[in-house]
Amino acid sequence: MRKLPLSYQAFILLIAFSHCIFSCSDGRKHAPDTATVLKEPAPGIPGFNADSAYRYIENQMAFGPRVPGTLPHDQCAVFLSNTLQRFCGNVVVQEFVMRAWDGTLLEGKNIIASYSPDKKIRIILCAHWDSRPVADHDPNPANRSKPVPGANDGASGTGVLLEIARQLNECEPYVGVDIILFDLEDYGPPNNRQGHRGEDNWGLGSQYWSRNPHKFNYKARFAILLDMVGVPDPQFLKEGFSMHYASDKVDKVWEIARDLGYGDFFPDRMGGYITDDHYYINKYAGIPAVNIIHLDKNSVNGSFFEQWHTVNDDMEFIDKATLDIVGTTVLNVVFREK
Ligand code: AHN
Ligand code: ZN
Repeated sequence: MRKLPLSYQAFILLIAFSHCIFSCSDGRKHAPDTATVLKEPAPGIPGFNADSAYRYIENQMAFGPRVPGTLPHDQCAVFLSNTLQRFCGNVVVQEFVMRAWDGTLLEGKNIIASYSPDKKIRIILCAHWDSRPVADHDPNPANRSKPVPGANDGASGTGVLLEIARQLNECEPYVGVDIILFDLEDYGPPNNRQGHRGEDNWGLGSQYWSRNPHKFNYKARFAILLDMVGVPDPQFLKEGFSMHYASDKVDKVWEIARDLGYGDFFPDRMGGYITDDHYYINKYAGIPAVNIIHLDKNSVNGSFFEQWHTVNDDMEFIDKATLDIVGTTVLNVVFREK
């Protein structure tokens, strides 16, 4: 066998090795049945694995509805903190009590993973992990006192963030990242009781965190909230409060999505105003926060996906292609930040 000149061997080794350092990734090992990959990851940006994110959603769903005050809620909190601890050395569980709209005292847990905690420049990635106690939007009145399974409404954003947590363990971006899984987002008043005590009925966990961040003098450059990010053929319209408080950050995220080939899903169009966790981060923590949320003006319930707050919000309506679009976009935002 002909031997290659030593310098050439060294060159090959260098190429192979530099691939390891610069690709910073376990690669895109997508099974063929998986999400359409529109673009290969840029060098230095890890590839998001939608199969893995999907599994993390299934894992949460397997506990049953994660309704505050129930065993599945307790068990899922343990699963989430254990999973984050596998990928990050700095996980804290912030325990708190908040009063719900109806006077109920609820015990909540915000689960927080801090990557490179000493870095000054930080980005927050967040989602809520609890599920709604009542399916008050269900077309069948008999279902309206049942809990929402919460595959899209809750588990989807959390599943995408667990996969991002796994990637951040492999590959370190320039900025520090805090992944925050908020509790008690979805305990707002039922449909027929809206208007009850105003706007602070939702996002109890994010309200608590925004007034009591997990770290003294905590600061972040901006936050991205993921909510209902598993629907097929999503429309991530530019949500009103995000535009009001953080339009430059919205534009940045939407431009990166377009650059990745996802412009159809991130159109340059305004959606409505949604009282969600990002609202409280903007209002009470003063950190610019952007909501990536599927908004559909033609939907049967006026804004969200068809199964929103019904007993049918289950795995059937989770699309890996959407998880891939969202996860890839968020990873690109994080790794392009300098
Ligand atoms: C309102 O409908 C006012 N807020 C919805 C926030 C939410 C509920 N996100 C998920 N579930
Ligand atoms: Zn909800």
